[in-house]
Amino acid sequence: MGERSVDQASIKMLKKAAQEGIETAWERYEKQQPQCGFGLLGICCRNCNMGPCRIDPFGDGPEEGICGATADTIAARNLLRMIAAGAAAHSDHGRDIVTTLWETAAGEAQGYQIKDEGKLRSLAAEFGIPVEGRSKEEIARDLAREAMEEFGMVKGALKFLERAPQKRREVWQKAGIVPRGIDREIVECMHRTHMGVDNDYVNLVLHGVRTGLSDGWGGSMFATEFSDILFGTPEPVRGRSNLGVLKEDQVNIIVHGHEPTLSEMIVLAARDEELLAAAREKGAAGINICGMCCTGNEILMRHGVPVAGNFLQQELAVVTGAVDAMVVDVQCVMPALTGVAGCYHTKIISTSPKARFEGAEHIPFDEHHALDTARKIVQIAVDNYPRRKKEFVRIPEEEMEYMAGFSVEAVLKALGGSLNPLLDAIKAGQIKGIAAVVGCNNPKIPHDRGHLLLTEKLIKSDVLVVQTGCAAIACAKAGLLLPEAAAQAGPGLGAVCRALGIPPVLHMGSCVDISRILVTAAAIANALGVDISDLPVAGAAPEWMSEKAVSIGAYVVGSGVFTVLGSIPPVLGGKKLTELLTEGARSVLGASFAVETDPEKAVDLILEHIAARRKALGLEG
Ligand code: NFS
Ligand code: SF4
Repeated sequence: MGERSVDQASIKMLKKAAQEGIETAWERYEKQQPQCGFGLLGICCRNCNMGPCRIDPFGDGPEEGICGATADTIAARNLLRMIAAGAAAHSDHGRDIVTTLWETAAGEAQGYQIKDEGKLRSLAAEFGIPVEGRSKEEIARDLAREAMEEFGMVKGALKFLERAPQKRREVWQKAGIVPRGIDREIVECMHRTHMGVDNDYVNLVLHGVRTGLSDGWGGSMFATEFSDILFGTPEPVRGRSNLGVLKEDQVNIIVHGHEPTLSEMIVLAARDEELLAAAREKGAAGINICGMCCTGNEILMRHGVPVAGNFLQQELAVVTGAVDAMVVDVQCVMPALTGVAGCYHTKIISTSPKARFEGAEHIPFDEHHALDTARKIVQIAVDNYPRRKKEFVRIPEEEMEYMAGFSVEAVLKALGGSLNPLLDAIKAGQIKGIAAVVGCNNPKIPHDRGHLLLTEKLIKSDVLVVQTGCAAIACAKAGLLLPEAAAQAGPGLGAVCRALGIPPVLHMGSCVDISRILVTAAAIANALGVDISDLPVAGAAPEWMSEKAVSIGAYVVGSGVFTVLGSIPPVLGGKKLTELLTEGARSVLGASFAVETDPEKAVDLILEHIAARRKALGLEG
């Protein structure tokens, strides 16, 4: 099992699954081999019913679809649809948070409150909403309404774009890719990729970047900022990670998915005295709420709630036999879960009207009765505890402490109130640059290996690493999110971390919180009076799999950050398209993609890029 994961807890559970005849994503991945070459290269099209059409990559067969679409057109259209889906997922999540703030302000949302009034007021000021002498509810209502308009069609451009450096905004203006509304850009993707509309791969890619930007500087940024208002802006917090956080003698509930609206209420409900008493009555010592994937990230950032694992561990968590309920909302939830749960006692509880699963119990969650619903869910888990099949329970002992909670505000605080100590360390070459290592797990790559190899080498080379998503959970499990990990960093970065008491790898949150990384990069660029693309900064998604990651790639490169992908995107069948993404984009956006499946080489690419940017800025070493 060692080639499947580098995580010991996961390897143990993979063995247990094999012994118990449980199939996981890895077996299903093997059954898919060989995967379809047309799909891998991005050159099959099903966009109309004259098709499906496919292009022969070797040049012996058809070179165009029935309508005449070329490989570049088809691959670019497919890419655009991936971006649209990813941006839609992030932004629809953002919309739900905006709606929750609206309802909270109206007193219609049960259990929620405005936790960070300071952030509410500063955001309102940013949006030109009067704050003097007004209640937080009045302000929140106006702010939420303003945000709702950003989803449709704004006059001009998205408000948050003003956070970007002037030079970056000029790049977007010049390329004609200033986003004009979050939903609008996504709809336009669908329009353009309809049969017989946009057939120019360059034009398609440009709109892809615009759509990505509407996610990063729009939908995702709203998700982050409004979550902070409702649930509090994260501050450094400690907790524990990996499957060892499950407790043999407690009711274990895993919250899995993405939206903090649900998980925050479950965390609250689990502290309810009545429910705790009920749990004790069933013979349990307590109620243990653990997170998984980005929902895990949301609650670990704010409460230090234990995180059971990342994307490829969702089935393995059930395989422990100790999970009494897994509560899911939206995104990255494998439909296979209910099948695996059927072999144990675990209840899979779906909660979103947008995401139902065959075989799951559905308990619709809405903001109006959030706390009651959360209590009901916790009660189901409590009632399920005595049904555990003792002979199938095996919780691996691996668990690791982490420090998370590095919002932009928390980073500034750690730096003593201004960016200057960080800028000085970068200028002096103590810190060579900053790399964002983000994204998913993917069975094409040994689980967590890409994240760990990349991160370990980068910090050793004095590159500060910032993370979100499943990448951050991988590093939490490996102990890299602790201040003590400074010992594994190079001498420069190590010294800075020791002086500030921070880890060399900063957990900035869930994937929508990559918006925090954008804000940080923009602030650094603004402080130096340069564009983001001039900074010694790079991005990497070593194990990405989701369409959301494609949207992220689009806005990160679109924001001027060179980005290395560790799993191969389905574009290589379009030669000119590939050239555009890896080379041509540089002249338009000041950044491009690289694809490198070998993590060691990926590190080299990042270090070379950082060295080149340092030189161009006139910085030493
Ligand atoms: Ni991001 Fe989070 Fe994980 Fe990938 Fe899925 S949980 S939003 S998409 S798999 S990092
Ligand atoms: Fe084939 Fe063109 Fe229809 Fe796509 S849009 S399925 S390439 S005919």
